Amino acid sequence: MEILQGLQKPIKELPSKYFYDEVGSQLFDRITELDEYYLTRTELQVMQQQIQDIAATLGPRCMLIEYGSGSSMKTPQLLDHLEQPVAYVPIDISKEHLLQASLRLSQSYPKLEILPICADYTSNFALPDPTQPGARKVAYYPGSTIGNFDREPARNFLAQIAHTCGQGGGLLIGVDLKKDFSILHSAYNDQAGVTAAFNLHLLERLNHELNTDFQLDQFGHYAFYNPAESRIEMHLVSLRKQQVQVGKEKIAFDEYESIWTESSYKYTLDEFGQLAASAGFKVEHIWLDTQKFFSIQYLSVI
Ligand code: AVJ
Repeated sequence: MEILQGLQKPIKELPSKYFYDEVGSQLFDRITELDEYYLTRTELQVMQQQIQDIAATLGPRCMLIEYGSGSSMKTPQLLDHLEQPVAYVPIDISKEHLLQASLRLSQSYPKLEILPICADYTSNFALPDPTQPGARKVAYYPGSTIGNFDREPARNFLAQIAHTCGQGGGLLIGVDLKKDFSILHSAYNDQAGVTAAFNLHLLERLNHELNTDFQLDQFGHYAFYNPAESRIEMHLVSLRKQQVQVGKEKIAFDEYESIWTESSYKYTLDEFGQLAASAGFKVEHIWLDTQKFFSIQYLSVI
């Protein structure tokens, strides 16, 4: 499977989507509250300050499709300001979170049709037809999670969203921007060590769910900004030569050999505009904070 395959590569890697079990999601929530982690609070600020303009840009009677909706924490703000949204389609891999969020939202928005899809949002899921015809399909992908994708997969994923939303549709997306290296570095190397715990928890999860025998104190969190590749790279570095049992296989680690656990790409507005264009989108609108740390963008399907 994916885990073993990743660990058998010459440069070992584990997919970052595995961070988010119950404990991992809680650790991530703590990350979003850290002083050093400017992303979440900045995105929230921009949303709050620009919500009228954002809602006007999305227009009346849209069908809102949220990719990786989780607990739909950011959704009410948008729903509260949209003009007569016809349907909300949350997509998430976690059935529990999806159904809980759908139930909660159906109570707050009794007139809104909620059509949850339990799926990996990068897969080819089928979009349900709303009872009322909407004016346009708008995808919502906040949080700069697009940063987790390498260039090609990012383009393919955006192209898939463009295809799903179709002519007249669009994508409201949060995109983290390039900035001073030291600010980027601190965001993934917080003083309190929450990001380190988040990273190391991946091994704890494997130990529990796959019966592997990773020794957590024999791996170290290592994250840095790679300017040539425009990305934060997060690694777990083996602190000594060791072997780990993964199913029937023994995986050998050299001293200081790493497992690459996450990339978090950072863009300039131009670079993201080019990526969007190559996926069939036109950048219609960009909303920024005063420091230009983070952008919320509305892309329309070409
Ligand atoms: C949720 C993917 C946007 O890349 O900043 C935070 C995940 N990893 N700290 C990010 C994360 C380490 C986060 N995203």
